[in-house]
This record gives sequence, C-alpha cells and structure tokens, in this order.
Amino acid sequence: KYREFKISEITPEMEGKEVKIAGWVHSVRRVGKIAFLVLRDYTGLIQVTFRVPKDASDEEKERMKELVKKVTQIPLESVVAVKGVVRRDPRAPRGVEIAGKEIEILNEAKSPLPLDVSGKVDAHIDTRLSNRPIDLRRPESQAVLRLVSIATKAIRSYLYTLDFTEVFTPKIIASGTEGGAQMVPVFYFGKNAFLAQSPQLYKELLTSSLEYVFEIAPAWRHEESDTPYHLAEFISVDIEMAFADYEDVMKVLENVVKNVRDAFVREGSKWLEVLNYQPPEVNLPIPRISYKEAWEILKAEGIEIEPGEDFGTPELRKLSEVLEKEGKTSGGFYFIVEWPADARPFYTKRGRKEEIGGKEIYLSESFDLNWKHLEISSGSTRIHKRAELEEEMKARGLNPQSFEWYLKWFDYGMPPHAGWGMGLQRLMVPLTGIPNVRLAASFPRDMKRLVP
Ligand code: AMO
Repeated sequence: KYREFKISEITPEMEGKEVKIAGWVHSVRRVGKIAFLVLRDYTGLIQVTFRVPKDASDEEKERMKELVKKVTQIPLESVVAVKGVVRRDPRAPRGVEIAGKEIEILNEAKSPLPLDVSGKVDAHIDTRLSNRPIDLRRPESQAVLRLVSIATKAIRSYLYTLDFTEVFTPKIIASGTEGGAQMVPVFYFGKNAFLAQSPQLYKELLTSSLEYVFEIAPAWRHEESDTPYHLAEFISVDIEMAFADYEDVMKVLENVVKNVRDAFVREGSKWLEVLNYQPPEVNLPIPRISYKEAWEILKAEGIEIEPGEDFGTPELRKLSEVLEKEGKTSGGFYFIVEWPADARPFYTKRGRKEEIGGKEIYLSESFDLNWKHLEISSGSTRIHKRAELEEEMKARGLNPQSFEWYLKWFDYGMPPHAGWGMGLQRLMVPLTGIPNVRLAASFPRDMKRLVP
C-alpha cells in the first residue's frame, strides 16, 4: 500500500498513531539537526519533521542522522511515501504534524523545476500552460478545474430533474452548421469529414424520439481568433427540447446558470476562497432586451451599427455598461433576444418584420446570453418544416442536397423544438473570475497550442 491515509484525514486526535502517507515534496528545509518536509497530496499539506531522538540506541541515532541528511537533499516535487507518528502541535497549520521515521522516494524529480509550484513566483500564462501538469499542482490553477467539475455536476443534476436524457452525438461529421470556414477537416476512411463544431443537427433529430436531450462534450472551431475567450476545442453544453420555443429554453438556461452559481457557493467555497473570488448573485429572471433596443441604446451612445449586423466586443462593452448603470442586468448577465434572422444560422426560426434604423428587418426567435461583453450562450426556436429549412439554406449559399441526411427526417414527424449551446469555459469567466478561458481547460487547444 502506498498510503494508509490522505493528508487531510490526519487529525490531532490521532496523536501517537503510526501512519503512512504519500505525496509530493512541497518544501524542505533544515534547521540545526531537524529536517522539515512539507508533504502535499490532493487534499492538502502537512509538515513532517525528522529529528535524531535523544533516548535511543546509538544505531537508531545513526540511522536518523542519515535520514535527516537524506531528506534535506530530496529535490522539490519528488514523489515520496512517509511513515511516521502523528503528533499534536498547536503551532502547526491544522494543529498536527508527523514525526517522520522512514521515507521512500517513489520518484525523484529533476531540478530546477520548469515552474515554481509554491506559487511564490508569478508565471506568465504561456509558461503555465506549457507546463500544465505541474501548473495544476498550484492551488489557484487546480481550483478552477475543481469548479468546472462542480459546474458539470450541477448542470447534469438540474437537467435530470427536468427529465432530460444525456446523449452523446457523433463528433466526426459530414457537414458543418455554424459557418464553413471554421471547420476542422479529418480524413475518414478515404472520405472528407469534419470535427463537430456543435451537436446542433443531431440534437435536433433526437427531439423526435427522446424529446428532451442534453450533451456536455467537446466542439471544435478553427477560428482565427487569438483572444482570451476563444479555444480551438471547447466544451459545449447543449440542450434541445421538443414542443418548446426560445422562451422556454431561455428559462432552462437561466436556471442552469443560477444552479451552477449556487453550487459554487454551496460546494465550491474552498476553491472560491483560493481564487479570492465571489461570483455575482444571479436573480431570476435575467433581464431580456431586444436587438432593436440594444441597437437604439448603442445609437444613442454614438455607435451606429449597420441595422441587422451582429455586435462586436467593443459594442457589447458599451451596451453592458449602459445596462448595468440602469440596473438592467442580473449580476452582469442579460439576454439579447430577437436577433435579425439573416445574422443567425439557417436552422433559426424566422419571426416578424420590424423597422430598425430606417430599415425593414426580419427578426428571429433567437437569443444570446451575455455577461458584460462576453457571449456565454446562444439559442433559438428551430425551424421544423423541411421547405422552410431548404429556403434558409439556399439564402445562405448552402446546398440542401448536402444536408439530405438531416433534412429527410423532417418529412417523418419532426416536432417543433428549441435549444441552446453554452461554452462551459466561457461560463467560468463570470463564475470563477478567470481572465482567460484557457485556464478552465485542462489542456487548452488554441491557434498556437497543440501540446501538452
Ligand atoms: P454558437 O456558435 O453561438 O452556437 O456557440 C455556442 C456557445 O459556445 C461557446 N463558444 C466558444 N467557447 C470557446 N471558444 C470558442 N471558440 C467558442 N465558440 C463558441 C460560446 C457560444 O455562446 N449550435 C449553436 C447553439 C444552439 O443554437 O443550440 C451554436 O453552436 O459560449
């Protein structure tokens, strides 16, 4: 057995008990004849002291003297197993330490280390990501992934209470949905295929049988966007619901966000403390403003967007500033609804016509959920009639024939449906305070990074 206890399981009440623990050498120093080793495992830190006993045989004294010397020379981050006796010590962090008796070096680390684990030396994000296996031993780095894990658990359990089925759709696919230029090509048994940018078309097809489905899985986008918010591979949380429209699925979305936030406060407080961050309170409903209202707010601020065009980051910064000032966000979150139909993907259901900035614009039953300037999620009511879908495809220069594998099922009982997709790492920006979505990925993939 490598260990009998995890470090956090050692308590002052165990005084006098012999225990075996294992972990990484976090720090080591020698004061006179005593070696102090701080050992770390995933549950915490504990000090192990090695000293030469006064009342022991000469042989034992000699052995311990050698041991003190050996311990002092162990390189940081070596993996060791320690046998010792639990000692109550009010000066120690949790009131307890170990009097070390034996040490086994399971794997000696090289020195110097490529990255300082104790976190005393600040490292640039690139250095951290290039040394990610070691970087993740730092509490702040680990805290974010712990919170990502709590988030996925909270999302799953909330959606299960609504009777959703968790599904897994194919990730090697024949046609894209979110814009052709960003597809990652793969060679598939002699055919050209792509990595999925979204489970969009498959989750839609599943509403005609399972009705309520969700998926948490990677999605790929080769966007030429080298920003703190873009990954080439991100985790997409997707839902799709039969017999629902965009307003129904927005309600599910805002509850998902609130549930994650509440789970962080309930189960993740230790990690939020490590990050020194308090996520904003999310009161429901999250305010909704229409594209038209947003457009007019921007115009009043002197920013004139071509009516019907998408907003960029500078526009969203300005808009969210105004909305926050007017109290029209919930902890920084707000929905923009009813986007111009032509600015949305082909599967989005068209709405009424409206005049914006002197132009007649077709709206759509769609929304984005933003936090300040950042898009967290987008979704819509979908078209469930084949003829309408074909028209929208053609209007966007897509060939319906290459989507026949999808379209044909609309002839055999496709229900009205709606859904959304949310970038899990993006959600972590407001909820953990990270400045860069890469920090919410274990091994992020971006324009420049393919290893580690
Ligand atoms: P969309 O393309 O808006 O919609 O993507 C949905 C959400 O995914 C996240 N996201 C990203 N996160 C990190 N890096 C990226 N490069 C990246 N690209 C997107 C964002 C975004 O809001 N099929 C639709 C969803 C739907 O309608 O159900 C879709 O993919 O948080």
